[in-house]
Amino acid sequence: MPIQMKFHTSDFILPTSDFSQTNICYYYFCRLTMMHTDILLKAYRLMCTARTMALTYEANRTACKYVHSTSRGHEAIQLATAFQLLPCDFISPYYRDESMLLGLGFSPYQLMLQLLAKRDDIFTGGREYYSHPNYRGTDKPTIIHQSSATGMQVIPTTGIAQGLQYLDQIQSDKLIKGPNGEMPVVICSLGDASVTEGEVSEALQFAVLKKLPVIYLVQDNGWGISASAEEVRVMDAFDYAGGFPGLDRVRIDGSNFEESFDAMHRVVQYVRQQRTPYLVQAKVPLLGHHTSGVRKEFYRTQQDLEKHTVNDPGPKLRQRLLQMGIDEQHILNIEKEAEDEVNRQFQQAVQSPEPDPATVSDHVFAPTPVTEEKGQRQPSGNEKIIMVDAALFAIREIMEEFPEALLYGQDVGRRLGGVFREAATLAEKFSDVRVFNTAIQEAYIIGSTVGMSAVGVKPIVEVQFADYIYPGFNQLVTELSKSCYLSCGKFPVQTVIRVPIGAYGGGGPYHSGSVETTLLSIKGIKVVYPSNAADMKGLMKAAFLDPNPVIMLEHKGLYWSKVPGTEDAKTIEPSRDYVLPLGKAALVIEADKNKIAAGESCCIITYGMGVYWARSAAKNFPGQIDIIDLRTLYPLDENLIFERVKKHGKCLVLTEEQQNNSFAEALAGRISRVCFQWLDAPVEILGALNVPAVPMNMMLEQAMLPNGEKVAAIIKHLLIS
Ligand SMILES: Cc1ncc(C[n+]2csc(CCOP(=O)(O)OP(=O)(O)O)c2C)c(N)n1
Repeated sequence: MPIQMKFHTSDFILPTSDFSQTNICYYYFCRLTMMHTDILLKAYRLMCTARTMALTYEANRTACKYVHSTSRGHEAIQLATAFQLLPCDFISPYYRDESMLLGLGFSPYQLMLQLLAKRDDIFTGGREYYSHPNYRGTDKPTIIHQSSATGMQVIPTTGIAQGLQYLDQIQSDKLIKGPNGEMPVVICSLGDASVTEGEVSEALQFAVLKKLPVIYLVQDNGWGISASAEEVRVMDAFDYAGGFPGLDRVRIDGSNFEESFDAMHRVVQYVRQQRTPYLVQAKVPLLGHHTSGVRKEFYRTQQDLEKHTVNDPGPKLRQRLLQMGIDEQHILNIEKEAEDEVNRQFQQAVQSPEPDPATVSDHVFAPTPVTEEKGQRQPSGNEKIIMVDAALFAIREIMEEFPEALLYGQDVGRRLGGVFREAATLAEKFSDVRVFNTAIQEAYIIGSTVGMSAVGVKPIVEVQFADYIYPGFNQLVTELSKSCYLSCGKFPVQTVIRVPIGAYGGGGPYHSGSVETTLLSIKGIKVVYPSNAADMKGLMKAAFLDPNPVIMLEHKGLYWSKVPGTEDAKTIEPSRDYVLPLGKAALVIEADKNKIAAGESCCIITYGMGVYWARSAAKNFPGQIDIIDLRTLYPLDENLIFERVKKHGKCLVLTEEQQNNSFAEALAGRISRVCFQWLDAPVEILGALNVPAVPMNMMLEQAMLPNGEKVAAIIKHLLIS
């Protein structure tokens, strides 16, 4: 049952009639004990601290040269929220949540180190903006890495709640509870203008559907930089939440500390126990600049500024303390102490060292435990399997071994088991808790893995077709790829993202596309592209054990070896313990040494379906061709590539993608540079024609894509050059 609250400016917030008499007694008991004067004084001290910090930054704009926002106006709701949390909880603050961080116990000095992008910044080592924390420790709630893309933290943070629910469902000892057995809650904080973003609705939909223990705290100051609420939205977050049955909600005055504390106390307690989502809409004034760069006087009227100033939480709380009989001298002392402390800590932060430029490439990835091929690739007695089964068997074995592994995506759950049957029987075997269908929400499917991974769950997710990865691209770029680097290794995102890809047999323009170049433009993810069953199984295992985000590109035309010429994609099933490290290419056909020595050979560097086009072409040039199957596109086995190209002096980079500006072209450029002295001919490249899509008609499709004959024509030309 949702908590219904009406807020008055009076001392006590009155619960409505659906609050039972017992609860009312409990409520007043809590109110009297919780709202102890000490809490009010602590809140006032931190408000003074935040205010002095904002003034200090303004007074020292040369030193505070990196863009920053302050919490001026939002202090009450932020402190009230922070005060409710236990170290077992999770919170995702947004860039204006500086007071929330003070309330959690971070010192001004710690925050200022990030403001000044200093070496000792505990969050990001000088890599991120002010108030973009991330934290893992036993003394405070966990904070996953915060990006500055507004609203985008809602999916990863909802993923945390999804992960906690899963740990609870499987009774995992990874679920950390409070000292008295309290269940953890998750708070996601955001500004009002972010709520209109599409990804927010994906997260709310999922949270409500699955009944997740997450609180969305919307701080509504009525502005989204210079866009006013009236100008850009038809409803506020509270009204919006009304469209999600099962999302409990409350509107409060976030400038009133007591009201905010009360509301947050009750909401946090409720979610801790009931394990359902809640939305809190807190009305707040905006008293500072949007950021240090976008100044309030650029776009706000004097009248608007005055209207907001009336609700400054600091003076309101000061007035309240005086009303309660607190000696004014005591209040003046607090103000002076806060000021002195901020000044002292600011000087200390200014003097602290800058980061060492030599560390700039640290923490792009967390180290993986899989560094060499292990297990049996072709155990005697095992049968040949098709590639789709290799993926399925790998996942089945992973799920048998790792209770924290789960699989979700569109149609992968019960009934269908994936549109390619690539997850068939898994839900039946492992239950709907571990293998389930999601809505059509690529952003959620990909972005949720950030939160899942942060709590120790190991999600394997699927995007149904490569052509539909784009709605999830934002999460991949904005959140997954940067999390390890910007948290200095504290929050690598461990996930495997399965993506069926590639063209064959008239799949048409929206079920045949290749996306590897686009993926490879993202730094901080790994991209795997197997071309046969044994590689698929060994690489899937390695991808799962890798603590970083790994995309498995799975060619649909190779899944069943139905496309003529792809029979070799079927292989003996490797052993259960077989792993193949990422970043190791394979020499699938090796030219004769004497042909190489005579200068009558060349090397084809390719992957996926390209391996089979190359094999078909190679039949015309017996003993003259090396074929390198890259198997992993990032990390890339440059050693093998350069070594073989130097031997042959001639090479072709072959891809299914449209050729211009492709990964293949970039690789060809790198080969030309590194192997220049050894080359006897320009590096050749063959890709698909540069048209926007793979056309439906099979003759058009064929005309667009490379094939064995097209490859053979280039090889012929290359060998005589
Ligand atoms: C996805 C994205 N688009 C645009 C921006 C630029 N931007 C930064 S803050 C902001 C306004 C956000 O307003 P709101 O969420 O209400 O928070 P407030 O700053 O008012 O506290 C915008 C558009 C961004 N950071 N992220």
